[in-house]
Parts: sequence; structure tokens; C-alpha cells
Amino acid sequence: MTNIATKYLKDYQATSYLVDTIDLKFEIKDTFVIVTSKTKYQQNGASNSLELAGSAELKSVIIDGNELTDYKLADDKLSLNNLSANFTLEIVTHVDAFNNKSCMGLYASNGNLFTQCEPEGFRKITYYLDRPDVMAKFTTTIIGDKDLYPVLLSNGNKISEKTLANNQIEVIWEDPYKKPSYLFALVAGKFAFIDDTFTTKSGRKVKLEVYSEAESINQCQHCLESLKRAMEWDEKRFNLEYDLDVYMIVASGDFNMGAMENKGLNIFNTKYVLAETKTATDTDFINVEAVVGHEYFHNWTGNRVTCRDWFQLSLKEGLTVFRDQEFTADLHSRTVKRIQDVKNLRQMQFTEDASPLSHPVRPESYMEINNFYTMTVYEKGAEVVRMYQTILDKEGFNRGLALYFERHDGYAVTCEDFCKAMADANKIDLSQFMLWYSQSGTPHLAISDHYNEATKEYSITFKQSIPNNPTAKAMLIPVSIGLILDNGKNIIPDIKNHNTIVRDNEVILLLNEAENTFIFGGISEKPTPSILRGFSAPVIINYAYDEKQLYTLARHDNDSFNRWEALQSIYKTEINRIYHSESPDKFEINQNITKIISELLNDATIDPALKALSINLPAFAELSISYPNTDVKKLVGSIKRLKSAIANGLETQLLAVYKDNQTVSYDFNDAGKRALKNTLLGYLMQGNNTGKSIELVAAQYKNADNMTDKIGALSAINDIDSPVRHQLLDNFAQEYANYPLVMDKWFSLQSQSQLPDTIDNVANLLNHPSFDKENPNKLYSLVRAFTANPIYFNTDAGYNFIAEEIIRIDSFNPGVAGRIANGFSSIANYESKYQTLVKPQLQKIMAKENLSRDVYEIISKTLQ
Ligand code: 0A1
Ligand code: ZN
Repeated sequence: MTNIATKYLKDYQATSYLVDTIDLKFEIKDTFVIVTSKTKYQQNGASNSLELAGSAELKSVIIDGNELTDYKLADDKLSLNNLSANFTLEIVTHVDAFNNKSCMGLYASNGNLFTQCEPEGFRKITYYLDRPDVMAKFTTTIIGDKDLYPVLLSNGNKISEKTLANNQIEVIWEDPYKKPSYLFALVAGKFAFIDDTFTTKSGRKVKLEVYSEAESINQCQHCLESLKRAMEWDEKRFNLEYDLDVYMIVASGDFNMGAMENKGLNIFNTKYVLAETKTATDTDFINVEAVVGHEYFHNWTGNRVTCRDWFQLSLKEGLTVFRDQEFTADLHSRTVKRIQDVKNLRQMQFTEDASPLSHPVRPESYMEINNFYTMTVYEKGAEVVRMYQTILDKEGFNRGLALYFERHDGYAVTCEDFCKAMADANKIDLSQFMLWYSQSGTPHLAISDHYNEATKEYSITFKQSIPNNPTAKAMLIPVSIGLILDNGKNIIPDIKNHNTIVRDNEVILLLNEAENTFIFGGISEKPTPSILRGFSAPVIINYAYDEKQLYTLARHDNDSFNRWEALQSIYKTEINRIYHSESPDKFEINQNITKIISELLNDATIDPALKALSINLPAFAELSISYPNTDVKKLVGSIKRLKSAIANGLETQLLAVYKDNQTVSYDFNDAGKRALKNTLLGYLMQGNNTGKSIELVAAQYKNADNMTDKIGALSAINDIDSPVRHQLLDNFAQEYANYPLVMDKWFSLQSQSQLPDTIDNVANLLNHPSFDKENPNKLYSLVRAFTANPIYFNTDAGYNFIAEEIIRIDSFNPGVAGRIANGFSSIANYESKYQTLVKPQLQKIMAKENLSRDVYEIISKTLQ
């Protein structure tokens, strides 16, 4: 059996040597790359031994000019002993970049070379102190054939370019900022580019360049524009300016994640660069802007101030996700963005935190750090950062951030350092807040209230607990609250407790004990509490709202997030009643639901994007965690039942609103209308009048002048067994055969389908001419997407298919295999028959020879 070590946060130790400078030389040959690294080391402490991480083919080791022959090389480590206090180490490796399918280290994609070094990819290139607390100045020389590699890029500023003999060119890059090895990048190949400039507020003129393969360069403009918006926004909102003369973004069709913030040279998945109306949806446009923002914002939160060790990953990721969320909120609709983020958090992070893979925002141990680029580290981490801002207000938060940069610019630090900067800048004690980093699981708040007619006082009591973490201590939880009277009036209550914040019409209760009670005076009648406004903390609230209260909130809450939330609670209550009813298929739904949806659709003051979100029912993944031993089919059926009842109850109106929201010629600003229209089409397709709805789908598909409407039509018909579905899918595959990212959408749709031939179809699609069995985007869109198909993944054949794919993919790309393996973790919460079915499949994966650390860790934890 594989023996894989666990690493612990508590074992952190600084290195015995530090690095001053590193000079890298890459000579690109026909079948491999020669890498020479010259590193200046200085002793740091008493030890004169050094252990360097590396797995590339080692050719030579030279210390201060003397070749070393008696070095120890074992377990991907080079050990050096009896070293001087200062020395220069020269190492030559050969890197097998052209056969590297892992998309880590130095690898080829369509003939071009890219690097991916975060978290531990640099060690696949050379032998080094490949950890974030070792920061050095990098100089990079790249030599390659002029025809094959006319573009040669690395971090920092280009300091020389010359032609050598034999049609070779040599380019030298120098990065003036010290950085850890995970931020190193190199790109070599044939690319087209578009450029622009941005002048920072202090007057620095920055060249902006976006590179892609020539055939897609006409899809890069939105990315470039997004970069300028991000640079401007960061100056305005956080007073942060860019610090180099050039900022480059390069698109790669083979990339394991979304994008990478390498200093001055971001490498992006094409998915987050290319966007043009014929081939990208409205959501794609927003996502490109958000990811461009995210990587740009890392320049300060990640690069200038980085992480001491990988346990601190959320220090940069939680903070940077928070920043990109705010960027999107400021540029578009704040409410829409908040709702989308919370939906995503509930579907993906709450489920992770309720699964065997639950871990704290700052994990205390890991086997493979690659497995910790999770929803918890990123999205819950962003909620943790948001809570600082909620508690300290925007000004206080900005003061804290400024102090954080003042203290730590140029250093590798910890989550404590961030918390301390926030606390010190605002002169408050935030020690209890650190529990958000160390305690796993989603906190639940059990809430009860009481109105005293005689004293006109209203009291509300919160009991906090984490069900799957019973020893958890009481945390500091900011709960934004409002009170609403029966006539719909929102009142600003007179609060009698100390641990509350009252600001700009907002009341925030600071829970800090297992049980907290708050008392409000001068309340004329028993109010309806609007709890957790704006989703002020990543918790689950349990308050026994009656039906009337939920409708009061849905209609009258001043907080737009909580109006949406009340509707969600209304839907959840109804789905729950259907789920527990004797015959869900015949369940008659509460007419108040159709009434309020009808009102909402008629309300001209509500923006269509918000209407679309308001009629969107909670997803299976989100609901399943509140159904212990979930009966998967029953839950899917209950959601469907509610949807079709709404569709049938409101058919005429849904159709009318669908027609009203048609757009004439494409304008991005109509995205809200398209979202509403497509949501309605999805509803209509679930109603009884299938024939008519299919006609609508076919017409919309045919007339669409943008990708959003095409995908809207295909999604609506995706679960309907009709020849039109096949025709449209065929037509789409023909039209977009040469657009890999568009074909990803086509694969995804089919793997999500609720039609009975889905498993066979998905298995066959692996051999479709547009599929590529080694490309991460393809594998995510077909194979990983299938793990989110509750009906067909959760079958013997479904589990077997995914297990076989994990075993196949693990041999060349453990990162992707690990991410697919995550799909098994939610089964722990389902009916036991599913666990019985999945167990042999998981054991089969564990028995694979040379199973990667990535998959081993995930499957072994899932099996526990
Ligand atoms: N730091 C990047 C995410 C990233 C992580 C790992 C990668 O390869 C294994 C690539 C990118 C971000 O947050 O954008
Ligand atoms: Zn990031």
C-alpha cells in the first residue's frame, strides 16, 4: 500500500538557508529543455545542511565552481551537507516538457511551452527551496528556435533580446521584486497579441499585452478591457497601484485551473480569456472580467505579500476572492452578485464542509497541497474576509489593509498577521475571530424570540453550534438584522446590548458565546425578524418562520438579499412538504407561491436579473445537506414537481414575460433580460404544454444572435426526449466544431441531462472527434460535470464510469484526477444504499499501482 506522509502546520520551520538571487537559463531543444539554475544561498541558522526539492532529471551539481559527485538524491530530494555560510549552487537538469501531460512544471500545449509552478511545480524544473517563504530575485534567460518560439516571455522586465547562431534567439528577463518560486513563469511559442497602455495614478505608464494563439486573438479584447477596469478599480477602492512596466496575460488551452497570478506574466486558461458574443455567454463575459480582476489583485494580495507556508493559502486566496467579488459588485449589480456568490457557497462549500473532506479555512494538515485549492479555502475564506469588513466597516477594513501592506510588503506571512493588522489598525481585539480559520464545519444558529407586550420589548436569542464539529468553541459571528412590522414597515430598532454595531440604518449583532440574547425596546407589536441581512456570515440559520412572516419578508424587507432569501425559504418549505408527502407526483402546491411569483414578475421596479434569480429554485446540491440520508431520486423529483406546478399554474404569464424580454440586437446590457427569458423558457419546458414549448426552444435557437440564447434554448430542452433536442445538438456540434470552449458547453449539457441514455452517451462522447481525453477543460466539462448529475452518477454504472476515468487520468494528470475524485465526497450524506454501491469502486481506485498523492488523499478520506 502506498505510504504517503501527512504534513502538519504545527511542524513549520524556517529553512536552513535563504536565497538571494537565482539565474535561470532555459535552452529549448527538439525533445527536451535544458535548465541551468545558478542560485546564491546564505545560511539562516545553525545547520549547514540543505535539502532541495526536485524531480527533474539531474545532470550536474556544482558548488562554487566545483562539481559535486557524492550528493544524495532520494525521494525527490537533493541533500547537500557541510556547506559554507554563503555559496553558489549551479544545477543542470533536463526537463521532459513535451511529454508532460500533468500541466504542472514546464509543459507543452499545442506546441507552445508554459509553466505552472503553484503550488509545487517549480521542483519539476530544477532543484530548489520550492516553498513560499523563500523569496529571491529571478533572472531568466530563454534560448529557442526563432521559428518555433518567436515569443519568449518570463517575469518582470525584458532586459535583452538577441539573435544567436543556428536560427536561435535569446531573451533575458529580470524581475526586480523578490518572489517565491511558485510565482515563476515562462512562456515560449507562437502567439499573436493585442496591447494597450495604462497610466497609474502616480504616472507610471504600463504596457498591457494579451497573448493567444493567432486564431483566437480576435476574442481577447474583452480580457484587455477587463484588465484596465481592474487596474483602475484597485487604485480607487484600495489605493493599490501596479508596480512593473509591463503586464502580460497569456492564454493556454491546457490548464488545470482558472488562471495563475505569476508576477507580471499571468497564465490563463483560455476559458477566462476568450470572450466574444457569438461564442461566449453573458456569464462567460462576467467570469472573464472577474478572473482577470482576481489575478491582477493578487499582485498585492499574494505576490507583494505572500504566504509563509501553504497552510496559509487562504491568506491570499480568501482575500483575493473577496476583492474580485467586490470588483464585480461595484461594476455590476451588488445584489445580484451577492446572491450568486451565496448560491455558489451553499451548493459547493456548505456541501464540502458537510462531507468527509471538510477542513478549516486554514487546514492543519495535508498530504497533497494541490487538494486544498478548495471552496473552503477560497469562498469561505472570502466570507471570512468579508466579515472583517462587516465588523470594521469599509474605512476600518481599508485601514487594516493599509497597515497589513505597511508591515508586510515583501514578506511571507500568516493569517495571524492579517488579523493582527486589522485589529491593530482599529484598536480592537479580534482574537476570538481567529476561530474562523481553525474550526471546520458550517456554524448553525438556532434562533428563538419573544415579544413582551407589557414592556414593548422584543428579545431574540441565538444558540451557535457546528453539528459536525461538536467540540467547536463559540465564534465571533456578525449577524445583520432588521425588524419588520405586519404593515411592512422596516424599523430601526433601539438596541439595548453592548456587543452590537449600529451604522447607516444597519444593526449588526455580534454573537460571541454559545448563547447570546439581544433586546430591542420600543417595539409596538411582535415583529418579523430579518436575520443575516446580506448574508453577513457564512452560517445556516434555523428560525421557525411561519408562512405569513416569510411572505412579509419576501414583499417588504428593505434588504434585497433577504427578500430573495425569503422566497428561497418559501420554496424550500414547499419542496420539503413534497418530499415528505405520500405521493409527491400528485402534490398540490400552495397557491400563495404562484401568487407571489406572479406579483414579482409584474413588478416593473425589479431588475430582470434579480427576477430570474428570485424564481430560480434551490439546487439539489444545496438542499441535500439538510436531508440526512438523502433519497436522491425523491429530492430531485420534489424540486421538479414544484417547478412544473409553477410552470402550469402561471403558463400564460410566463409566456407573456418570456416574450416581453426578447431582445432585438445583441447588447451586453440586456444580460438581465436574457437571464430572465432563459429561466422562463426552462420553466415553460417543465410544464404540460411541451409541444408549444419545444417550438419556442427551436425558434429561440434559430434566431439567436448570441451564445447565451443558444445555450438557454439547449438547456431548456436538455431533459426532454424530443427529436428537436437531437437536431439542435447536432447543429451546434457542426457549427462550433472548431471552437473548443464552445464544445465544452455542449459536452457539459449532455453530461447533465436527466434523460435515461445519459451514462452511455457520456461514455461514448469520450471518443467524439471534438473530445480530447487529456485536456483538463474537456475532462471537467464531460467527466467532472457528470459527478454533479444526481440521478445518473449515483448508480452502479455511474460510479464505475467515474472510477475508471479517475484511474486512467491519474496516470498523466493527478491534479485533474483529484478534482474529479472530489465528486465522490457528497455520497456520504445520501441513503446507505449509495455508500454500499460506491465502496468497491473507491477500493478499486485505492488499489491502483502508483496512485497519486492527490487521489489517494481524497479517496482515503472519503472511505473513512
Ligand atoms: N493561484 C491561482 C490558482 C491556481 C492554483 C493552482 C494551479 O495549478 C495547479 C493553477 C492556478 C488563483 O487563485 O488564481
Ligand atoms: Zn487566487
